[in-house]
Amino acid sequence: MSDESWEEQFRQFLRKTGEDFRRTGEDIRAEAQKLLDAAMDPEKQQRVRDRLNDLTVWARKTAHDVAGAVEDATSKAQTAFHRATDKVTEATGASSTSPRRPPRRRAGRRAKPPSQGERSAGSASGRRRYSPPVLTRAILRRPGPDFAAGLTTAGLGKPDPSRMLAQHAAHADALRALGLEIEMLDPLPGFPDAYFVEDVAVVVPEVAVVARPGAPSRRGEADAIVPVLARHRNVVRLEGAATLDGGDVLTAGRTVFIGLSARTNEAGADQLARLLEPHGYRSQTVPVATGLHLKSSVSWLGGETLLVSQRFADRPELRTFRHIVVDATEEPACNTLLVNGTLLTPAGFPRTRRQLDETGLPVIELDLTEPRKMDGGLTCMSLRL
Ligand code: CIR
Repeated sequence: MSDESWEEQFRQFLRKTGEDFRRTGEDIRAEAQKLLDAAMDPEKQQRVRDRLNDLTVWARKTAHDVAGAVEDATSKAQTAFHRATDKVTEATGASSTSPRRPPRRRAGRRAKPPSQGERSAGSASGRRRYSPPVLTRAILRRPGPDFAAGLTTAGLGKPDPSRMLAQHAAHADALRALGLEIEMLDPLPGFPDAYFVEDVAVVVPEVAVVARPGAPSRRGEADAIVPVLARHRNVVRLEGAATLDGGDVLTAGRTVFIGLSARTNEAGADQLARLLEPHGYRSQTVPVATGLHLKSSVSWLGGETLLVSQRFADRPELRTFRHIVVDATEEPACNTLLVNGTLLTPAGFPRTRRQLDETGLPVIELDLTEPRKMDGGLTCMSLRL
């Protein structure tokens, strides 16, 4: 790579990115003007409301796509730059005088590279890689006075009420600090597990799919989340004999892994896949023989990297991603959450902490001893939008 071609590549990248942003800005201005005109006409006001909703969805998707394109282009320009400077260094035999390379922030840089025959989900396979959507809101539900009556198989004893509330609040504070607006719902009488809100829906930027929880005692929680989600997304629901818990659904860019577990059946996975497919998501089922949910054992760290328990490390369904394998003594740490470029992870798992630090992403540890006593993890206490 000569200096000249690297410069040309970088110039093209800047030009293209600038054009994308300009076009987006112009589209929004034109649309806003049309809406302002129509808003004055009482007969057109309902149409304006609908169009504003569409516009919100469109804006989210555009921001998401442009961010992905910029990330890809930056990464290519960086590679070209490094090749060019390495050539100069080799040719002169001198140590590089270029500024130090910034540490690459991509998750999984030090993760196990795909083994022979494996292709990563990103550029290596020629498929477009998507960066995680920017999250702006989290829906949480405060644990009610009856939370200790929820379902559990953990055998870790009764949770302490004041510690549970403190850990729930600290988890909300951490999300707030990462830029998310917190929508805190009141406890749902008669549903002691209702603060595990993740299980009742699968939310992507384009749509919210309300689930049909596998545990009959939790089904009513799904009805209660519908009006909440309807304020932010177009809502669709699973029907009939389908069962699915949100804890079994791991969205990794445009790939959606769906765990088939004691809570999620084939019909649930099938319906979800069909509802997400028109929005550009490709689903893949994964049998879950151990642990409550898929996300008890597998998390997405961004890019092409999954954090997995040893039992999931060799699963063929997950092979298109790189793996960071969690030590067998630290399994609860498998449930780690990527929020706007920061990893939230349960406290008390030092080996996993070191592995997460190696990704280059900032890491925040949260005390989650009490939800764990109710089979709950970090992801299950919020719905992120
Ligand atoms: C249940 O058994 O349904 C609750 N006690 C725990 C749910 C945890 N949810 C999750 O990990 N997504």
